[in-house]
Amino acid sequence: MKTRAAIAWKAGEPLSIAEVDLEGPRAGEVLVEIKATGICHTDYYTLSGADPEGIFPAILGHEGAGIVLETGPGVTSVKPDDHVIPLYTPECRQCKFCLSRKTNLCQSIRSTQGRGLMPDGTSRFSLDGKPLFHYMGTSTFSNYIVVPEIALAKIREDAPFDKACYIGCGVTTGVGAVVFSAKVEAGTNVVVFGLGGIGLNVIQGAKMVGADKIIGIDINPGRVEIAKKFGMTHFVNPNEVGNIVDHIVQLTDGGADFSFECVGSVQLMRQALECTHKGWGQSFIIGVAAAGQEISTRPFQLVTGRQWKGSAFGGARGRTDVPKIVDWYMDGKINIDDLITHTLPLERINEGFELMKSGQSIRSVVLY
Ligand code: DAO
Ligand code: ZN
Repeated sequence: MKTRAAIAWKAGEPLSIAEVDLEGPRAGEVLVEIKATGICHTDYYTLSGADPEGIFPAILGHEGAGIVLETGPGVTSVKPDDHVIPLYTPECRQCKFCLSRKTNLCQSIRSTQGRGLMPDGTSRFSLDGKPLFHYMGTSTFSNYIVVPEIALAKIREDAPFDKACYIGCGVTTGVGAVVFSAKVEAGTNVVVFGLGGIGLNVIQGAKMVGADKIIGIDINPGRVEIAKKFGMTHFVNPNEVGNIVDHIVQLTDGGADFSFECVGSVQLMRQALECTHKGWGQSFIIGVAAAGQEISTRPFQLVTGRQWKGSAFGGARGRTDVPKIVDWYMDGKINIDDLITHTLPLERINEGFELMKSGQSIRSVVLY
């Protein structure tokens, strides 16, 4: 079949829209009609050329929602007309990682996914007979995609696609980091570095679980109003205080119980660790730093009980946990509507990237 898609031909160039050939689902695979997709910094990171694992030409996009059209042989967990969110972190429930119960990082298709291919080592996308690579196992910048069954979360049918798509990455990354990775307890103090699309989701996750002080850190005062709406109790602009670590330690009577770095800056990662409480503070790295960057701190920070951790896709096991997050949205426990600041047709997807780069949008969503 044909599908309309935005193609990344080369690093550093805008996406171009074309009719692409899409082969149908093979064994264990599913054809999905994507109804909406968010545009995320990770797509830009790859498109910019900064991602050392970026492969071109490819169809980017990893934050989508849509409907199952057709299933390949052997597929049992979804059927045509089911509503689904594609998962860049799949959940096979059989690999060593899934069975460990210690991580959400299912590895069953990791190697082919990282090479832009389906698990059998081939691509379903082509143009003029030449293959185009998949991206993060999802490629939601295509109106139709083929994905492995284990990379689909089945969600309730009353959830609107234009909001549910954000659960495919940003919402789950932020809210999940609080709930699944850090398991933040009610009454604790939480510090969030960076009040962008991920940080605001960390804030609303912390509010949902009943955190006490929720301190937002950002150099952009323009984010204060929305962060307060999402549950931030205190705002600190690092440019307005002397030493940010000392300031937070003072504000939290000895340090934060939990901190989250949502920017991808190794300097902020250090501050995020060092502002946590001696003896038990935990700091989670969520932001993706540029390739080759390294973190540092004095080892005594860890000797004295602070813990440095990380979280990918919010620690969520996609097929199990994503439907729960959709419920939280539908039950009004989390707010997605106010984070989706722009909607665009596929033809204007490059404008969505510009809005993100200039900081004008929190999330832009492409509607097919
Ligand atoms: O190695 O098992 C693996 C896959 C790890 C996937 C990590 C994805 C991180 C994407 C971060 C996006 C944050 C906005
Ligand atoms: Zn697995």
